[in-house]
Amino acid sequence: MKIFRPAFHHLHTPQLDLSDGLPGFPHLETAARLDGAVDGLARLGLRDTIDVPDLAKDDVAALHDADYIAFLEALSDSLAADEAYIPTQFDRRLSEAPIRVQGGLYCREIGTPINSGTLKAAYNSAATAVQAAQCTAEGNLDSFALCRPPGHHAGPMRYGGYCFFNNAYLAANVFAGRGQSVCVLDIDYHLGDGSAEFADPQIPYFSIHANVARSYPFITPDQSNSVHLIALPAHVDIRNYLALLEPMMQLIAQQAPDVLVVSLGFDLVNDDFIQDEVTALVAADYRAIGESVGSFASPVCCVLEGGYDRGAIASCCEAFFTGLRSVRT
Ligand code: OKP
Ligand code: ZN
Repeated sequence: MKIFRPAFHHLHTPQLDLSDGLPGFPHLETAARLDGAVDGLARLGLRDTIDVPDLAKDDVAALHDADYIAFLEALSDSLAADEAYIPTQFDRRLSEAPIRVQGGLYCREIGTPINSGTLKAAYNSAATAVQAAQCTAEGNLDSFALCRPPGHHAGPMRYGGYCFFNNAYLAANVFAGRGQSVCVLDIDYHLGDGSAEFADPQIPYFSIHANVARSYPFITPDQSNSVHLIALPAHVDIRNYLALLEPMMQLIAQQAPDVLVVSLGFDLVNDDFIQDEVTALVAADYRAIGESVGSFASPVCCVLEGGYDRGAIASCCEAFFTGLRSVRT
């Protein structure tokens, strides 16, 4: 397995999370998250991490709306070094408004601040996903992109949920562009509402996630034959989780894609503060989840999504890849 890490992720420095109508709490999407993943991989002897310095602007331009990207570029250029931008007004008709008002055209919430280094970090995170996908496509090898910021809540012309560019669909497009068939499986705690917007018959989306009636993103995506969603029950334990994941893996296997892109979140554990409705899963349970994902016959390209406690991320990451590797040798 080859591991890729973005060289510039630390330029994205969200400080305050204003989600949920609360007064604001310290932002959980921190640079230390990646150190957790690196720690977990090191415990498995996986110490060779390839640092990615690229920005993948072309791949992003091929996936996302041009006006959305132009907004992010213009906004970034206008930000002072120590500034955090959060839109204040939300409407579809803001396209002619001043640049700092236009944000409310391209997102629908206030939990994802943008600072002067955010756009570079987001392009770099995208490049990390693209490089992992290229490695899997060329070498028929499993890969893991330590993407930060994450991507699965980013839609064609929308950021939010700590995400800016959809890393999983950027990776999937690498395979599709080479004529390889590909599916996206999302096992982050949250529904990837951005990924659901990108799903089409060529790259279908499969997700198991906390029930959006009670959990972020609180919105059900539009119906589509290319989107396969399973909501978790409250307090789900590993037995119940696997009883939902295994049929989903079989459904994917029926389509026999050449490769599987996995949106891999480490926020399923019940002590992750991000959860709106707590699970009964623990870090060691990721081993069985890794075994189930590893049962897929073709290579997997894993893209990091959530996971917000450095120590838990390390343990979850170690358990997941222990399981995945145990069924792949
Ligand atoms: C991003 B990813 C906590 C508020 C957090 C936003 C969650 C974004 C999750 N009650 N709301 O999918 O891990
Ligand atoms: Zn998540």
